[in-house]
Amino acid sequence: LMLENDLHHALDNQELFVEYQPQINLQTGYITSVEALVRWRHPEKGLISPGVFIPIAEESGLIIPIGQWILETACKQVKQWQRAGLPSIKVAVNLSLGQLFQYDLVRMIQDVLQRTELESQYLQLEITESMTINIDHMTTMLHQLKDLGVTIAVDDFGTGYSSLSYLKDFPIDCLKIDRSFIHRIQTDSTDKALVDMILSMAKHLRLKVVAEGIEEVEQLSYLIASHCETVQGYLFSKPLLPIFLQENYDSIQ
Ligand code: G
Ligand code: G
Ligand code: MN
Ligand code: NA
Repeated sequence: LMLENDLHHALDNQELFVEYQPQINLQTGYITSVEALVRWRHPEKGLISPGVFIPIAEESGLIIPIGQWILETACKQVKQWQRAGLPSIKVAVNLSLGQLFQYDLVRMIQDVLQRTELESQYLQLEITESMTINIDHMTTMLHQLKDLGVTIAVDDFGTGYSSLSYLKDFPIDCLKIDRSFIHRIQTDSTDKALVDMILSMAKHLRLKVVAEGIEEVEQLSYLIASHCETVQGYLFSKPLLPIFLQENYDSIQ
């Protein structure tokens, strides 16, 4: 409750900021996109994880203004890199459940794209399987979002219990293989089989794939051999402040 109170002021007091974690295309070695990840620097408690404050934001309704701020900050940043003459990359922004039920979500995103002048093809929205509470609503929302020209990724793929049949109904572009599968890819034959299965399924459904949480060279080798398209993880880079990402821009295509 104390935190919720503080979170009310976090936006006004400029305590929130966004870091960007590179996603690397394994064929080219270039950074093709970044995932925007919000952070909260609390004046007394220090850094607070989004794993802690996003649920508070959800419960209190603060997710609406905070979600919009994250989206706008991320779009503005990517446009700024473009304007600086750096190669264009996509930015992936996490949506949360409360936002999916925001009545003017599509309009809000359209407005943000217009204000920031970011072309919609450079924005990817991440949803999770656990948000699939109402299939009809999700299907409608995702089609409206796709009509804006943005792309949709399923985050933490494989960890939810929802039926795979939604892959038929939802206009999805990308699956992000959850890092728990990648973590044990070398040691657990079930996790290995599941990663193989997701890669194969994505290929047949013509979906892009991002393997998350790559920390070890062995994991990378396996994913290269399995023709995984894109990876994200500490082996390449932790989430970075824009200034530090910019310094490594020579590896961006
Ligand atoms: O960055 P970190 O590993 O601390 O993130 C913890 C959790 O918070 C993850 O589940 C991540 O998806 C979520 N998260 C991080 N940034 C955002 C954001 O900008 N919006 C939403 N909705 N969730 C986020
Ligand atoms: O739930 P989501 O996939 O959005 O969470 C993304 C979070 O995962 C990032 O905020 C980041 O802090 C964390 N993350 C990114 N790469 C790695 C990694 O290689 N290992 C671990 N343990 N966490 C990672
Ligand atoms: Mn994510
Ligand atoms: Na994930």
